[in-house]
Amino acid sequence: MRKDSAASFKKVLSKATNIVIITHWSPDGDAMGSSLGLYHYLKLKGKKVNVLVPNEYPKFLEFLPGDKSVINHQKQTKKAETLVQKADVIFTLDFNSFGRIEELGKSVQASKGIKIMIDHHREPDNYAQLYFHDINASSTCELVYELIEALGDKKLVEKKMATCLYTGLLTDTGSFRFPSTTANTHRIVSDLIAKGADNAEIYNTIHDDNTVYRLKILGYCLSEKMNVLPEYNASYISLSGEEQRKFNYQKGDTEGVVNYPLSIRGLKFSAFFSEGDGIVKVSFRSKGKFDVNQFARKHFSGGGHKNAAGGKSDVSLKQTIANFLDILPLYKKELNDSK
Ligand SMILES: [Mn+2]
Repeated sequence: MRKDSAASFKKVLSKATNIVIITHWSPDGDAMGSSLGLYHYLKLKGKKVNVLVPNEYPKFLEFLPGDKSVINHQKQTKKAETLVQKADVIFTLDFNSFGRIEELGKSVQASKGIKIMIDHHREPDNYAQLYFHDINASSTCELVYELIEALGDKKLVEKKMATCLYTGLLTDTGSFRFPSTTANTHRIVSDLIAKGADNAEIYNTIHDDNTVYRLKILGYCLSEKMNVLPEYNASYISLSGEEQRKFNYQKGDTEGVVNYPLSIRGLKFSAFFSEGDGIVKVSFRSKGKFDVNQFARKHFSGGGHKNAAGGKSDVSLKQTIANFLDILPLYKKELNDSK
């Protein structure tokens, strides 16, 4: 954990005019919620602020207040690059290595702006000048709220900010059921609801937004593509580009599919492989002690959290699965021992 003092944040922020907030590739609820929550806060403090995303995010997050102002680096490359170049301060939220922002990483690295990391993923790089990093935080939204509190500005939190921050807390904790959810998480959630976050409406907006195709892909993955490996307490699902086209696949449609096998009694490790953008994207989830962050880092050029991580593979889908099945025996004991 490294949380720099409120005084050092105040010093940097008091001198900053142009601020840029950047979050990770394929932004999720926590990425967008924390970025836009911080955006509203800094605007209230009188700053010029822009939120940049490396690529697009799922439609169900477009309800977030401030959504219209978000700049997509893939679509507005020049504008994004100029903002990074001119920024006095660059906040990097919900990631901790430039690899997670792809092309944008180079320009952020080259920018003279002071870099600030707010994040809860493991093994952070040391590119920033200021840190608000804690792997025990449930979400980056939790950390943004704590930072606002530390700066003595809790009273400034209003409905828009509360809605954004609540969203990330909700999604990153799996609706407050993951072990990362603490008494502090619920204290913050309580504050956010009191400030106007409409918990029931936010939940429905995020979760009851399926398309027919999305449900059909889920059904197909579970009934036709789920391979359970009892000897490893593991399961994997794969989806080829052709299968995606058959189901009129839209970005985000397989979000969360990897979680379902973990609800099988005794299962501790779930993997999901899908073709896309010329690589195979890999997601891992685990229960208990089995560390998928280590697994993803070691074998699939990725990382994340102990129980949720992602990665990629440059070989074919078939070969990726073969590799995965070759690696599994190395973890047989661990997958059978871990509680
Ligand atoms: Mn997060």
